[in-house]
Amino acid sequence: MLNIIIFGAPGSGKGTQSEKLTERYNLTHISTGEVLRDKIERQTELGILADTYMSKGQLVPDNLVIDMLSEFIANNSESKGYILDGFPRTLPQGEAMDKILEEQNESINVVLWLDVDDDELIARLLKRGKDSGREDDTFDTIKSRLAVYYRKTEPLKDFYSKQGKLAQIDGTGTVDEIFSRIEEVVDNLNY
Ligand code: B4P
Repeated sequence: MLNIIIFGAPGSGKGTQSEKLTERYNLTHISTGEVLRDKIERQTELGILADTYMSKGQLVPDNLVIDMLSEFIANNSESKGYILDGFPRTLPQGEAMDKILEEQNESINVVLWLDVDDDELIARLLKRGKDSGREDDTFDTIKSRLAVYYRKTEPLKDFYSKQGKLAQIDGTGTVDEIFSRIEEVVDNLNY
């Protein structure tokens, strides 16, 4: 199996590059953000709860997303590998992910960190907010999402770097340029 985490700040291109990765390597994509937005739209119990966090730019509590992810993995055990997009976002989520995969004698092969500076991130998200009307793409919410990223998510870089799995990718340029950098890393993995 080829298991990839796509990692980066909000707006770094995780969703965009995940689509290309899924197609190129025939993997199963899970975006926790997308799953949560779908639950909000359908007004499920979890969706209603998640909305109270997401609309403020905060993270949904770990236990809820970890359960959601375990369920997804259990339902997709025939997969050739996973692209985890937007998960893990905290250290407890990272530790839980390792355990979930260990139970299947699997592990993460690589963590692709899309490195983009804050000015570019803010500009991309404001544009998406204008184009798509996504509720959490307003200036104040973007600011709090970035602050949460630096406080809670960035420590995962150290966690994966110690495991020798972190690959820093320049996340600026065209979508195709960035994808070529990703391909170079993934094609050189032994899996
Ligand atoms: P996500 O849906 O993961 O939101 P995101 O980080 O903003 O998305 P992403 O980074 O994929 O956006 P992309 O770059 O593709 O999460 C939303 C919320 O859900 C979180 O704030 C949190 O509340 C909750 N949540 C999700 N997972 C969670 C978890 N594990 N634990 C707790 N809470 C969780 O796209 C950004 C824009 O940039 C797009 O418009 C795109 O077109 C554009 N773009 C992409 N590449 C570009 C390029 N090269 N040049 C120019 N523009 C580009």
